[in-house]
Amino acid sequence: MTARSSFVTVANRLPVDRRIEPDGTSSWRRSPGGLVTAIAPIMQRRHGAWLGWHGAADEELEPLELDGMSLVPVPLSSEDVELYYEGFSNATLWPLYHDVVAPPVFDRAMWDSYKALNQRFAEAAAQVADENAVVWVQDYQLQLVPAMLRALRPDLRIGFFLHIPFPPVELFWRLPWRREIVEGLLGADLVGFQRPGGASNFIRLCRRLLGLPYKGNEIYVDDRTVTAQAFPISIDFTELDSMVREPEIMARAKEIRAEIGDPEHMLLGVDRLDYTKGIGQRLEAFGELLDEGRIQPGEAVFVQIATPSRERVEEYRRLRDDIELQVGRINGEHGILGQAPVQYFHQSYDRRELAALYLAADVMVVTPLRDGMNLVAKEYVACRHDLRGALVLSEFAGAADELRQSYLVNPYDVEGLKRQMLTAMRATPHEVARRMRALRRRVSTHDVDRWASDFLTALES
Ligand code: GDG
Repeated sequence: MTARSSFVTVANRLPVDRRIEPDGTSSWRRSPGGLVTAIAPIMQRRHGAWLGWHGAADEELEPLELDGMSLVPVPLSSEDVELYYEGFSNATLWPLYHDVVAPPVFDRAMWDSYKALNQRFAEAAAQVADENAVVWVQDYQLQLVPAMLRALRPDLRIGFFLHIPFPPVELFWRLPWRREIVEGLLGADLVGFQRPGGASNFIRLCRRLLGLPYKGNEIYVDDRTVTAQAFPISIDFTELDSMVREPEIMARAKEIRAEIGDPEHMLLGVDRLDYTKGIGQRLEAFGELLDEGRIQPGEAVFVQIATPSRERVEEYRRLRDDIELQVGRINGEHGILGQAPVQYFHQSYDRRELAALYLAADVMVVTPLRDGMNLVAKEYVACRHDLRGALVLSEFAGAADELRQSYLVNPYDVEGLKRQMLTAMRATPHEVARRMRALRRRVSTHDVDRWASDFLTALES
């Protein structure tokens, strides 16, 4: 039996990675993510507990202590992974919430599994939470947990944060289980979204679907008030800002440029290989610029890091094939011996290498078709204390609300995308610095600590 905590985080994943030592034994390390960095100090102060899956199927683990937090594993069988995680979460909700850029799968067995797993997480949280504790539930995999948890433990203060977009009513309406999801979320006292648009979509839905009264951002459910509000997530600005000032990272950035042949312009994309990220659109634009002779081979190199993701979901396998075909075509047509205009990597990198890549790139190209926030855009800004580097950013990323001085694009508009990529490449150093200075002001004052404390202040007030 785990000790009870006054502050509990519930997320699909625990913030740890397993590390296999050379002698075959394994240990756990905190994963580098921004969410855990933001929450860890609060967890340590209040001796918090974090509930989540540890990432391997069919394995039960005992709770463990790490950096002053209790980590409570919630086990998943391989069938749970297939139906709840890869199925309902990633093949139904993910595409539905991202403007249906891929067709969502509606499958009753997946839904049943999603419900059962949400119940399992809620019961585990009910066990761990102290009397009147604060419980913070994270993301789309766990939207039923707030109501399930409230039914078990009405004394708790429950917050929920959605990391992905919340869709317009017209799209959400397709979901056969729309009512259950909305009622699930309404179990929270505070429902947080990335953008104000997500909060207002949710409020409209509560009115249209359940006929609930509301005023401003408050929804009235029986005798309770549920607040729906935007809290744009951010990054640990200071960590990256100081990392890229280290001589080793600066040297690595120079070396990267040399390794790709010291082109005049290095363009960079960093994404999980996901169909929402608009990787195909940016490659198409780059390819056409080469076709039309508006950039010369050797003048610009596009480095695309596409981190492996959800490889067992059919749609992701297809996407990988499409992207790799596209890269092959561009390089086949425009490459010269020893020089490929697109340098594509289907690999994961450590954080320091990523920071060096950000520091090396003249133009960062972030073109999602829909994205809750997009932390890559903010990370790039945090790395450019030299005020060099231009950010091309999709209007459909949550980050576009804040990063107004980027080169904003509609990724569906290939001509516009080409124009903005060229404008960013050809901008004067003075113009690039002016924009980057403004972007850095925003990200440095709105970092991930501020996000967490704004959310928790609103939840506890
Ligand atoms: C979801 C929402 C929202 C990527 N490749 C490597 C690597 N990364 C890191 C990046 C960044 C993170 O992964 C990706 O974050 P994004 O925000 O860009 O995208 P999602 O994964 O889709 O995240 C999104 C976010 O949740 C937070 O609320 O912004 O909208 O979709 O931090 O740096 N990190 C390392 N190696 C890699 O190869 N170490």
